Amino acid sequence: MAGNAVITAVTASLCLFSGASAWPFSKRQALSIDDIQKQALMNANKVLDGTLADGLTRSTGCNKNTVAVRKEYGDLTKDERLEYIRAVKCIRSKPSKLAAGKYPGAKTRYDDFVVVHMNMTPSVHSTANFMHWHRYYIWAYETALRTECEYKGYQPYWNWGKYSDLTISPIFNGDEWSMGGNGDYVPHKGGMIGRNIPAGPGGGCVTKGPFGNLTVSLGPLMGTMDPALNIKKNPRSDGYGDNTRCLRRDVNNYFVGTSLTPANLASHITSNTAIGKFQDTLQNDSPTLSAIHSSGHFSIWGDPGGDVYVSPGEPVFWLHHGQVDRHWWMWQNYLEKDLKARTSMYEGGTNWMNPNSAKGKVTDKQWLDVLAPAGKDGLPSNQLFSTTSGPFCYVYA
Ligand SMILES: *[C@@H]1O[C@H](CO)[C@@H](O)[C@H](O)[C@H]1NC(C)=O
Ligand SMILES: [Cu+2]
Repeated sequence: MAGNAVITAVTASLCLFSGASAWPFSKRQALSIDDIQKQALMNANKVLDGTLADGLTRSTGCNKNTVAVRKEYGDLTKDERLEYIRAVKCIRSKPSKLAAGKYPGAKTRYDDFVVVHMNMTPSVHSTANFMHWHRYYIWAYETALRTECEYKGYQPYWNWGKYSDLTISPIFNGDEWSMGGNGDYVPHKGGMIGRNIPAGPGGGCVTKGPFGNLTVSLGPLMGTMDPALNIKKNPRSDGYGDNTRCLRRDVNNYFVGTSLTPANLASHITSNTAIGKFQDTLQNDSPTLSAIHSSGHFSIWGDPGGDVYVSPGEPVFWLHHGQVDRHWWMWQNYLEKDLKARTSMYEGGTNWMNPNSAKGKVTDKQWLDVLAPAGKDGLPSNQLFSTTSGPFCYVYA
């Protein structure tokens, strides 16, 4: 009976809206995260070939033939993964460009990226520029890999909804093509971030794979691991001292089973229509689920991965934040009718500790200091809106 009633209703709608596409069906069926990605890419390509306007000017020479395509880590060939790993190791071996002696823990060019993030943390999180600044920052890292380490590819991302067991994913399985294994298991407590999160199967030093036995020196500043692990304190209260210690991880599946499911990711994109709501819900926990952005960080956890200031010291930070950027890109692009408005939406304050801080303006300049490619520092937010405008020319596949 109920089935018949539905069919009757659909038939009636089809009659009323005859010729107006499959509207009643799309209304009933929620879009999957894969559908959203497909629609976003289709619309981004229309913007590139000029058949859809976003109100912005394309970056110089950026078109369908030249656009960079950022891929999921597991979708890279093994050779492409090796090339990425090589480039990351290379940037970790180049000298720092920061003022000598000012940041004793900054020993390499890679550490420059960590220091700039530490410096800017309060002005680029829970703020209007959160997504713009991090887009800019990841692009600078990708550019440094390409120009300072001859990397031929682009920044890969980690699709949060793709792996139900992260410890055996191509990213963390510890084989020679991975970003290193989990931390070795050491008994420890989880739950240091407000919600009661169970401890994962790691907690110790990463000893396997390409980043096995890697050392980090900056921080910690706001560590979140079990204090019983006795992670060495930084000799300086600002975290910039040299505190050489092992990279730790606690790669765990708590979040991919809760807040990072494909259904939850899709619903986050489809249910938030204003940028303020979209970025707040991305960053703030709900009563029942951890926020998506922190869920990615705490799926890796560890030291310095679980430290909001120092987290770029974790080599997978860039894959996670690539995905944060992709999540926003999908939201900006997947609806043709909203693409133009969403590309330029901007809302929020300028300091994370102060909800009444000055409102961010689209003309506010964003800074990368020594990380910026020549002539590309201090760009205003409105040049960072689209991934094919301002300094950028990339899409996600
Ligand atoms: C890390 O160090 C341990 C102990 O010395 C060693 O057994 C292991 O093979 C090392 N791992 C890598 C990837 O070099
Ligand atoms: Cu950040």
